[in-house]
Amino acid sequence: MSSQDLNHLNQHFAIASHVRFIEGPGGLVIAEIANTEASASIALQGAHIMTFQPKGQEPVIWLSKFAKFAAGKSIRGGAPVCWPWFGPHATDASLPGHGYARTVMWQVLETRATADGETVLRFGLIDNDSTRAQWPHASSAELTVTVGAALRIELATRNDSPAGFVLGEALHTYFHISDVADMKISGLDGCDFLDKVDGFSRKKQQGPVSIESEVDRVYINVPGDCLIEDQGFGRRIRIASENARSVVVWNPWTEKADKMGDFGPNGHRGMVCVETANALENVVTVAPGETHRMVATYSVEKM
Ligand code: TA6
Repeated sequence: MSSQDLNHLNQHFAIASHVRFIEGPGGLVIAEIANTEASASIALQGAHIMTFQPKGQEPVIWLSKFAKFAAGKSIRGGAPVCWPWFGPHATDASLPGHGYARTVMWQVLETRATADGETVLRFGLIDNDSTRAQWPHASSAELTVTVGAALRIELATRNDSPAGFVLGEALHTYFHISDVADMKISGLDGCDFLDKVDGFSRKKQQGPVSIESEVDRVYINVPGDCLIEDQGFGRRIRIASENARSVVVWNPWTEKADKMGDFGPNGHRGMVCVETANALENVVTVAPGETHRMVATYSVEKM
């Protein structure tokens, strides 16, 4: 990373008492946010929110202590942007799982401080021959992140092509929990889900979700907010969404986490993914000229 890029970023987008840009692990450029409400950090690669911690709270987002930071490699933890497809590509297995957005560079388009003391950052995905070869639709993606006592993430997809296209997307967020045994997830009762651990069989959720083994589920047509109820930390994390009908719940459990190699010993016990998404039968068709905006907002409540 040449110093000019950092100098340029800080000259044009740094805001005192809000945001500055630094070179982080693996040479990744990081937006470091610290305001009166919270702190956060976002890698320009993938517009990848790595950390979020409201003042006086435990971190809300989990980042593996064994995450690998390198150009083109997804970071284990944080809030990876899965776009423009979720999971394996529908027809080409050689393409990256969860799309390419999380491993390519995004550019800073705007930073601003709000009257309420929040920090807003807007990023744009940088297209190139490689991305266009994977996604042959004239389109653009922007991520707008608002860091305050709550964290608001808006993923906007604009269709600049003359034909509609089908979009799969997820904010694949890893949440920091006290321990997986002391946590349950409410808001999914009665929802259908595809159970990826059981051959994508279709099932119906009974009551809250507890995790005692590998869980990998895509909940369909979810009506409202989800809550991570964490007895250990005595808090609830509210996951509110707009224009998203799927929720993915994932914990790899011991064997798969060990195989992945970047969770660390028992790292899976301190995290759970609750992903705001439009996936599988909930994928969306974006019409020509339309901008589709999926939003997730994370806030903390005392139990
Ligand atoms: O969202 C859950 C999931 O699709 C799991 O099946 C697992 O593959 C996870 O995403 C992590 O994927 P990654 O490519 O980040 O290792």
